[in-house]
Amino acid sequence: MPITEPVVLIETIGRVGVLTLNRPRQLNALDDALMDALGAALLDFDANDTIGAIVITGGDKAFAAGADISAMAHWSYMDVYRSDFITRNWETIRKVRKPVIAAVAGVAMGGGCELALACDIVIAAESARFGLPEIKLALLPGAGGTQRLPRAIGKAKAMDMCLSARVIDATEADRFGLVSRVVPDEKLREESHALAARVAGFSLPALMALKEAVNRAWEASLSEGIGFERRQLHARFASEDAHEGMKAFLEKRLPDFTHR
Ligand code: CO8
Repeated sequence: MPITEPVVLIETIGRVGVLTLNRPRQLNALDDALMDALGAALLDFDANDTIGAIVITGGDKAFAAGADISAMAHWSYMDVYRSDFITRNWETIRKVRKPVIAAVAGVAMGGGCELALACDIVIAAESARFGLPEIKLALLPGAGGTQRLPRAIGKAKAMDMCLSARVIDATEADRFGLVSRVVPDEKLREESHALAARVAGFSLPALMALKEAVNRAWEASLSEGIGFERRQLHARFASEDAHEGMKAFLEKRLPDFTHR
């Protein structure tokens, strides 16, 4: 009996959870099995007290080449409506309260680009290519792309990419603000893990509050967002870690966070 490879590889390195998309023959095309497995693994890491940050990565050739076209090709409107396509399992990532870093090498197209956009930080290898080519299939970037891309890089560049299916390289993605940094391919694993480990070393409840506050900037007016941020800051004074962090600074030593 052939042994089936898991579609998502799960690894724990210290306080970092690493999820590797693993359908290399299909360039990590995102089918239901993969999105179910990814969602379940994300929720497991989110619930695991020993994990402080999560990395999602793919292979050398592809982060992910988008939603699985061979699966979608036969679906009717009623199929996708009744099954709540995308909302059902792609949006699990929105429930994750810990920081999530996308480490992208090779193609991040369509849903692959949208998955990266749903992460909190995107690190690109020099080989990374980003595009939302759904229009070529007479579809549209329906996994958050039409909303997150303009928020990330502005309407002009988002319209250009979505309407023309233009693919951009890592340098352009960096310039647009779609990614936070570009590293040589051979350094992607090391750099993304080091970044995740650094983040995971901070106080977890502070990270969660911070992530929630930054995400609020996408959804709220400035005054609502500032009000939310201020309440989050005030709430930090109820945490053991904030007192430990400030005390450690004054005592010129490293803080010993208990994540409380
Ligand atoms: N789905 C299924 N299979 C795929 C996909 C995909 N998205 N991408 C690649 N594959 C498969 C190919 O069919 C091929 O399989 P096989 O070897 O059996 O023929 C294998 O992966 C390798 O692909 P290529 O031979 O094409 O590799 P290349 O290096 O020549 O090209 C590309 C790489 C440019 C990435 C090319 O594969 C490509 O254009 N892929 C499709 C990209 C795309 O259009 N993505 C968007 C898909 S739609 C989407 O993501 C929508 C998300 C939002 C959902 C809401 C919609 C309703």
